[in-house]
Amino acid sequence: MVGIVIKSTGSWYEVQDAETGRIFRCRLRGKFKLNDKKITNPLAVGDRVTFHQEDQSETCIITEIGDRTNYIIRKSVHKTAHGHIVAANIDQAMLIASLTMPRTSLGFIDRFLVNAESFRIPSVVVFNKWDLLEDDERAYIEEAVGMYQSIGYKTLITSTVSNLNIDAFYELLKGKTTLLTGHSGVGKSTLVNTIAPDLDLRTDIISTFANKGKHTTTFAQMFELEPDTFIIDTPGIKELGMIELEAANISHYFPEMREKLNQCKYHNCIHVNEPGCVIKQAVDDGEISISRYQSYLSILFEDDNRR
Ligand SMILES: Nc1nc2c(ncn2[C@@H]2O[C@H](COP(=O)(O)OP(=O)(O)OP(=O)(O)O)[C@@H](O)[C@H]2O)c(=O)[nH]1
Ligand SMILES: [Mg+2]
Ligand SMILES: [Zn+2]
Repeated sequence: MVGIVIKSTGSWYEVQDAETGRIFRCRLRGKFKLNDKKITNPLAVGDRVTFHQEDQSETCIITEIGDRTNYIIRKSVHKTAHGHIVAANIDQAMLIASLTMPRTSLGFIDRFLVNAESFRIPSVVVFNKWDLLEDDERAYIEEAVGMYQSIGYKTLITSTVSNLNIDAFYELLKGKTTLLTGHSGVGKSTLVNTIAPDLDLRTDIISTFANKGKHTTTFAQMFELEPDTFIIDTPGIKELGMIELEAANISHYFPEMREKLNQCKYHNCIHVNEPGCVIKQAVDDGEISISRYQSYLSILFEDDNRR
């Protein structure tokens, strides 16, 4: 049989049979586990696999992993030199952000966008919990939305409480496989429940003590909303844990910088102190947003060796 991994707990996988839609509990044949030593998980949600039922058993064995069209990797929280595949074969990555309860910073949003760019995966930013915002906070979000749209990113403002833009949210997902990510408590599972109440995903109030989520979703899981429309709900993340990028490549992952790159005086310009740098000039001219440039510097200098 062939199917898609729809849930992974690390040792067990749920695989949906492509033909019948039936879900099987599977494990991976041992020899795959040693394939790539830099990756902690050999198989991720979204992987296409070949599998068969074990003799006289309820469970199945996965014997083959299909080629991936793409994947998204984060640094493993347990082993820092290692990467963890979050999902494979996705059409887009969607960050759910909120200005409050909990707060998502622009720096975090930019890291998400850079990470998605580095894997060549289209991305979308959704600002949820609009109902909680005061006028000045709404103005701030509208400005951020305008800025991200001006550099080519799809964005949306939503509220599951006032049902704002829930139809538009669904429209963004239609016909695609979408990875949902964001801090714990921003409303990922609630948004999914709003458009697909039958799924009835577990959600939880955020703790009033720290305005943080409680990590209600604990495993990445894929759901079919309709034929050809899939979403992957994931556990909330604290930090993005980007895999290391070459200094010279980082600006390639900022679309507003990418279009100017060959105009700097020095071909190996990293846009910090070099004379004749068109990127710094564009920041001074207000053409490139200061917050984006700050995010660029922060990613560039995050690796201690580069300081
Ligand atoms: N005011 C308001 N609350 C919301 C909105 N969307 C979700 N919430 C609430 O935020 C809390 C957290 O929502 P969840 O859907 O569990 O958040 P999550 O992103 O899935 O969190 P994890 O699974 O922990 O990563 C719940 O109490 C939701 O009811 C919204 O638009 N406005
Ligand atoms: Mg959740
Ligand atoms: Zn430059």
